[in-house]
Amino acid sequence: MTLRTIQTQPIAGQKPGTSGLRKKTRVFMGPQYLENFVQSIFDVVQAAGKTFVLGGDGRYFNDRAAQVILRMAAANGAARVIVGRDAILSTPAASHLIRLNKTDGGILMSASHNPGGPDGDFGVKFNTANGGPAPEAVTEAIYARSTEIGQYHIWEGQDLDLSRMGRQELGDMVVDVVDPVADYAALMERLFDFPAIRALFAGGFRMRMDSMNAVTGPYAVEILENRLGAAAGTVVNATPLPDFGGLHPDPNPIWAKALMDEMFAPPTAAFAAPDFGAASDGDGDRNMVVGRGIYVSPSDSLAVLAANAQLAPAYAQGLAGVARSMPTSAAVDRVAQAMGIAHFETPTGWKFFGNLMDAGKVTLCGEESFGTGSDHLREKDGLWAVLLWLNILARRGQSVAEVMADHWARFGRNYYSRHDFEGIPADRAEAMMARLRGRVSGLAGQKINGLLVAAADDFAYADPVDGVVSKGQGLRVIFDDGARFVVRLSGTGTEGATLRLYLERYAAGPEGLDLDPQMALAPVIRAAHLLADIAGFTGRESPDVVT
Ligand code: VG1
Ligand code: CO
Repeated sequence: MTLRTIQTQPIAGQKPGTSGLRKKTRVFMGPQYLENFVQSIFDVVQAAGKTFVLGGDGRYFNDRAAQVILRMAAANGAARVIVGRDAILSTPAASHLIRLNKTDGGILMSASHNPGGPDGDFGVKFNTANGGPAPEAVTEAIYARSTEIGQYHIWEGQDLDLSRMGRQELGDMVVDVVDPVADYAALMERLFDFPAIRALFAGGFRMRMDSMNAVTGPYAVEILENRLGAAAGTVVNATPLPDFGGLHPDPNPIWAKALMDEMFAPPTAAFAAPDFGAASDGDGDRNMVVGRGIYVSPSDSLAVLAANAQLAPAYAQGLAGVARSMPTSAAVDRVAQAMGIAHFETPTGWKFFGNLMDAGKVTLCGEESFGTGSDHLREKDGLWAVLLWLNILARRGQSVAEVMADHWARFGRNYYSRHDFEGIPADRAEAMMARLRGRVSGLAGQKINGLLVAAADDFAYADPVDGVVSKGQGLRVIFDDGARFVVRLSGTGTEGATLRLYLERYAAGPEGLDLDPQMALAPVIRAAHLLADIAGFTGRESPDVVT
């Protein structure tokens, strides 16, 4: 083995987005691309003497990237790296290991819900010692470093055998290969009422879990089938594959269509849909939950979890507070108000929840993008949400449809939808945003499509803990009845721009609680198109993905 310092030059565009650096896999595989970014991380966090966690979602290039990162960590003087067997860790499991072992942070290899494979996407994200995604100040410093980098350090030698559990050495660094599932499963067992869930399954309750050939398969089989007694075969697409078997591992009604079809299939003499369905994404931090014949929107899921969390042992003492990203519906705010606890509204991206959780201000957090989690770790956590739902269903003895009907009857319903317009030329998208940004400040008091604007702005957030201000986090237009829409550009895509249009409208009930969301939102959708001129700028009348 030889320690080498290699001369390199900055590569443009290594700027982390909403969740780490995401690029086409072939870009990441290009000369010195991964090396430059990883060296930039190690330079910023001062790797010498530190301990890190390393793992990824198993997508194509995960295994190669892990070997490079380990050899660079050793060459940069890191003391120890804890790595999941075969370099696999779900994002929440990695967050847990960072905290459990009191390490200095971790490197997560994933492009989350983006497709994988040589023509798909790859990503690298740095998480800090609290287990959460690095805050903006850190990602900005990493980016700045990448623009001036001149060399990187790496051991050259044989690959480590990462299929072998236990301790190995790489130069002066220790590498501990650990079971990716064990510690995470133990944590879940502490948080939830496993006996109640076990009894539920023993009583004939049937579930379908679609792991979409991505990372949660082994976790879900161990927890749901082995520990909780769900029928063998409950988890489908349970083997993580480098290309996710061609699936798009994004748990929403479009990409998890097979699950939706099963959950909505009409009963016959020989078939009844399962009682409960769920899916998770590439790296296991997202979840979709579905009841028999009923889809639960992520914003509603967050509200239901908040309203019922006390049924789980970990939350029996109540919640300190809740937080949601700004585009997420206000359904959870209503729950917080009823419970007399604080609620916070943050920019998009899990990194903004970290300070609130570290300061003990919030227990539960969520985003409309199929992400929910709690202070048990510092990432959103797909299987955690599935288990909390199971815990609630077991303790309430109700179906998903009954839980939702009760919830809406009590709190009213925040009709909600997100429309995504994908692959738009970046300059068109920017031009549309610039025009709208210039107009929002003068909108209050005007009528759009007959709806009176009460307030409109470009969302800025001052972190209540450290006071750091994040600007330009989405344009929002709020009408006098509380309906609203939000427009922002995605920060996770790798091709062109993705325009996200978020739509919300509240119905207090008792009438009008069971409309089709697109129908209920039609006037708001129309207003958004009129004001933003989406068709004029993008040439697109209708969205690619509706969730
Ligand atoms: C999207 C979601 C955001 C989420 C982020 C990372 O970001 O909207 O809510 O936190 O993905 O999720 P954007 O910038 O594309 O809207 V994951 O599961 O991809 O780490
Ligand atoms: Co994800």
